[in-house]
Order: sequence, then C-alpha cells, then structure tokens
Amino acid sequence: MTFEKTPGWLDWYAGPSKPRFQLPPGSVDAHCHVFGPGDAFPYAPERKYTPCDASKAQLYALRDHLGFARNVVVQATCHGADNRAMVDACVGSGGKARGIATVKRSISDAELQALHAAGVRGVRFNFVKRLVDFTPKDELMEIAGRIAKLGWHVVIYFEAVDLPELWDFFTALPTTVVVDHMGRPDVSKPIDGPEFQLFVRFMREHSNVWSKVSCPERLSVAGPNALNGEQAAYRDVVPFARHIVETFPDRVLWGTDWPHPNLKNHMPDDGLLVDFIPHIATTAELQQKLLVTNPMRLYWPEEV
Ligand code: 0GY
Repeated sequence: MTFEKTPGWLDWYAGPSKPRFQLPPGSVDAHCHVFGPGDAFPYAPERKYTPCDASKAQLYALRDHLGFARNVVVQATCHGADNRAMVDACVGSGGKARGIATVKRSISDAELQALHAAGVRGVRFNFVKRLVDFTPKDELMEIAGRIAKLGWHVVIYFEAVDLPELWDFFTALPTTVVVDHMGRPDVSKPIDGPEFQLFVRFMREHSNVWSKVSCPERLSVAGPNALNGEQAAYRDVVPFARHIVETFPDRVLWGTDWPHPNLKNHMPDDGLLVDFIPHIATTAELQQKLLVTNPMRLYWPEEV
C-alpha cells in the first residue's frame, strides 16, 4: 500500500554529521522509532499523521554512524496498536534492540509473551491529545497490572500542563514509569516556576519515575544555532535537562527520537543532537550513567 505523508511534514535528515562528542562504548539510543515501510507494515487507520518511511536498516545505519551500540524502539502512534514494524526491528537487530509496545485491553497473555520473546520490555501510554484519542484510565491501569507481571515498565508521554490532572493516575502505576522528553516543559517559563517544579517533585517523591532528557529540538525556542563554541544548540533546554540529570542521575535516559515525527519547521541533524549530550551530562560519570548504566539496567538487566 502506498501512503502520502502528511503535508508540511519534514523528511528526516539525510547525511547527519559525525558527532564531535564520542559516546561511551555500549551507549544506548533509548528513544527512537521505525515507520513502516508502509508497503510492508501499513500505517494505522486511526493515525493522526502519516510519516515518511523510516526502516530498521536506516535506523541501524544511523546507530552505527553516531556510535551507539543499541536502540530502544518505541511504538509510534502512526502504527496504533499494530506493533509489527517495531517487533520486526527488534527481531532484526540481533539482540541489539528492545521495544516499547502499544497494546489494547483485548491483547491475550500469549500475545504478550510473544512480544516479550521479541524483545519488548514496556508499554507506552500516550496522553498528547494531538497524537491519540482518549483511552479510559481503567483500561490503562488493567494493562499496567498485566505487564507488571512480565517485569515490564510503562512509558508515559504528556504535556507539562496536563501533569496535575494526570498525577493521581501516574502515581498509582505499579511499575517503573519512564517519562518521555521530561514531560515536555515549556522552556520559556522559569526553571524554578511551578510547572517544572511539579515535574521535579513528581520524580523526587516517586523513586519509580525515570525521565528521558531527550528532544531538545521539540522543546527549544532558541533553536539549533549555537551562539559560539561554548554554548550548545538548543541552549534554552540545557538548564532543564541538566537539572534532571544532576538531580536524578540514576533515573535518566537519552534518545535521538529519530526519525523525529511531526516536525514541520526544523529537522535536527542527529550528529548535532549527540553533541548536545555533554552540555546536559557534564562529567564522564554522568554520561556513563545516562547512556550506558541506566538503559542497560532497564532494558538488558540480564547482561548487567
Ligand atoms: C516522539 C514524539 C512525538 C510523536 C510520537 O508516537 C508518536 O507519534 O511519539 C511527537 O509528535 O511529539 O516521542 O516521537
């Protein structure tokens, strides 16, 4: 089947630069996606956007180019609860990728077991209204209870303004909870203002909550242009991400978010994104935790 991508959608960056920052050996890109290809893995009828294809071979070529050793492939909303493209990427990785699935209440125990065998280690609950229709919280809690028994965790994606309303549900989840992109802070607001401080409190008071300090390109108002050699691209995101890394060094993850769904104004150079890392994890010890120790503990505990 041929799919027309959503008008205005930018293609992912072909020919990314080689990062200047050398990733520690064994680094994990803990948030990335595959899209289709649509003729092999059709996009979901209920999707809110149609992406350009981004195959597992292209993802693994990027992994090697940037210097990562492993990936965590997160189910994107354009595939709904049809996990075949993500599973195919995990299975085709030779053990170098784990997956995060989207499942419905109707999934059987045998299907969950098959996902586990393929490398899936968590489910994603998405609360970003432009991306998904509402799923009742009792359905999500039932799924969380079932996947907890497999030792999986829950990945949550939401906007900062929605955290107060979602707080009770999130804090009742029975598993490790991983937040995508720091809960999408508004970086034009002060770091010590009530909105970001609520997120910090969420992590401080709940030791099962982790955060991906990813996606500066989505959060930044300043954009990719570094001011000089000293200041990072996406510099307005640095204080937020750095604060989370330094306050919770054992509960942070990092990912490229390749192939960067839904970007219409600016498509990041993935090499530049890697060069953002030493601005938010400023010591070799913090970098090791962010890129190797933490994701290995969560996704490959049998190898730790
Ligand atoms: C991300 C961010 C986005 C999209 C999705 O599953 C998705 O469609 O996650 C977004 O549009 O903010 O993490 O990839």
